[in-house]
Amino acid sequence: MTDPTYEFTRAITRRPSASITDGLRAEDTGTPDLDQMLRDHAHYVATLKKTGAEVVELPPLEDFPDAVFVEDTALCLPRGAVLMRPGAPSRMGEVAHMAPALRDFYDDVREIVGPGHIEGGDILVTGREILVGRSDRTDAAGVAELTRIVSDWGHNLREVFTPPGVLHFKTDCSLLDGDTILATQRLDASGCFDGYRVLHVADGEEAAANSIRFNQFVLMPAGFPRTAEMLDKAGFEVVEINNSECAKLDGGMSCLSLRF
Ligand code: CIR
Repeated sequence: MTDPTYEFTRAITRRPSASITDGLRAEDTGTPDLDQMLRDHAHYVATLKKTGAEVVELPPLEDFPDAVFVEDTALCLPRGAVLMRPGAPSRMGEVAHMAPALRDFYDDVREIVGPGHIEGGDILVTGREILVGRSDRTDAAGVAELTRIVSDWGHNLREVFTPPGVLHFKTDCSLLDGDTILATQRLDASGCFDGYRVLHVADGEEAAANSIRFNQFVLMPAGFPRTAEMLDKAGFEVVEINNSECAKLDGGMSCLSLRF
């Protein structure tokens, strides 16, 4: 399998809508401020563009408060894209709004038809395999259906488990290069990354694990100085993006784009 993680030429994002105040959250830590979120989102998009990648900016969807978190609606691979079937009922309708954008770029767009559920936030594509974490949003049937689809394109898929109380698998990890993963200690302790090089986020900075490596940059939520310094020393060019408003909705750097 070729390494699909190394160089990205495109990303798809969606601007936040005013309805973001109704977005899903595990606990209420305050109402997200739309203006601040728009500023942070603009910084995020500008950073992706700075790498030379083309960034598609889809319009807000008022009827879908969580639609800014586009990652959960699809999986983008070198040979095709797969439309997801979110486990959160309020997010199911987002998928149909993502489909046309994917068809602009891919000849082969498949779909998880169910009965299972799967969200993109639970999927980590590494240089050698696709890891999918079962979670409250992603079940065995969803994983099985995705396994059948991606095997047509030559990918190995391995089912793993998102820790209890953690929204998505990638809430706690991200890929830094084909073989290097940034993860929380609690997720790494499950053994799911055996054989990989794993860098741990600093104690107390668990939310820094939801970062993304996009071409020459690692986009990281701001406010986690020890993890930022560790990545800098490891040779990564870190760009810190304010994430205070998305964090109120359990969202972070990976959720805000589809990258391919
Ligand atoms: C949700 O609960 O679905 C949204 N409020 C947050 C989604 C975050 N997405 C992600 O981690 N991939």
